[in-house]
Amino acid sequence: MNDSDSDLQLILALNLKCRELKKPAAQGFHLLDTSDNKKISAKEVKVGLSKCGKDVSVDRAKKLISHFVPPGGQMNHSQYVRFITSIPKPVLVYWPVHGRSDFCQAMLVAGNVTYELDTDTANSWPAAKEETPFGQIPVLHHGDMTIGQGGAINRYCAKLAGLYPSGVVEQATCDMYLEQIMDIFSGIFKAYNETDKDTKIEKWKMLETEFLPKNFKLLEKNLVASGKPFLGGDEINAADVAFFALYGIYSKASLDMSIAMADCPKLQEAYDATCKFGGLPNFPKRYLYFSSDPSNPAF
Ligand SMILES: N[C@@H](CCC(=O)N[C@@H](CS)C(=O)NCC(=O)O)C(=O)O
Repeated sequence: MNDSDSDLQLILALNLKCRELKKPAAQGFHLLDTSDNKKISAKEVKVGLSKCGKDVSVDRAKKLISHFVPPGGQMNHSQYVRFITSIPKPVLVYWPVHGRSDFCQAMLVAGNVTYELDTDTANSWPAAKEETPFGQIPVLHHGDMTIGQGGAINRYCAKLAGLYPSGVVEQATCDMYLEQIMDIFSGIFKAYNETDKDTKIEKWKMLETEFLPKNFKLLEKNLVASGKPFLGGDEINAADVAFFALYGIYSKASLDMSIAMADCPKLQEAYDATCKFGGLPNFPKRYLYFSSDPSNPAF
């Protein structure tokens, strides 16, 4: 790891630490409990970084926090807040609608990571098309970094939020669910892209009564086989948050989600708990881009 990416890595480490301490993620400023005045040591930063797959010496960890603490000292709450606020916020380019970017926004919101939604660039689309990595949005800017591709952005935001697991097996399982969930999201275009009104109504019905029930049952099957309460295992992780976003997109499109959930009691329990997780109860409301209701302009 070189010095230039160290700040972002430290954020990731601190957010993982937040997860361990069951505190809101770092950009929510609450890592350290002011009442008991707990402090984070360079050793803890080192442990946090190693959980992110970044091994640094305690000396290096000390250096990372050295701008914020006196030599040999530990980071207290106000120093920590100063550190965190010096990190630029992630800026997401997307329209103010529920759709593909709900996944990464759900990660950030779940982890209480503050971010900006740049709707101006999106609303003036395609003016900025050539400036994006692949001519499409979502695009995420964070500091000097710019990335395209929703899947990459979702994972990056999950890491910022402390929701991406650290072990390679857990990562692979999480990725498996993320991919499957994005496939289920893509199913929405079967109806959305239809131009004939009656066929379109039928296609939305097919999503409601066949496609989603079939796919949710597959998630349920895997959840039951895991013997764990969440797609993320013993704890909610990015996989559960992605399912939250997926469910939201389809339910906001006015599909009756009870049909798909009818045979999925474990998935229902995991979903209900995820709805209460972190900042998700306040997941922002946007305009509708998908609707199965023919009287809605988004149909
Ligand atoms: N695989 C890409 C697909 C991105 C995509 O389809 N973006 C659409 C909006 S959801 C877009 O940018 N449309 C405008 C365009 O292609 O010019 C991803 O996951 O980010």
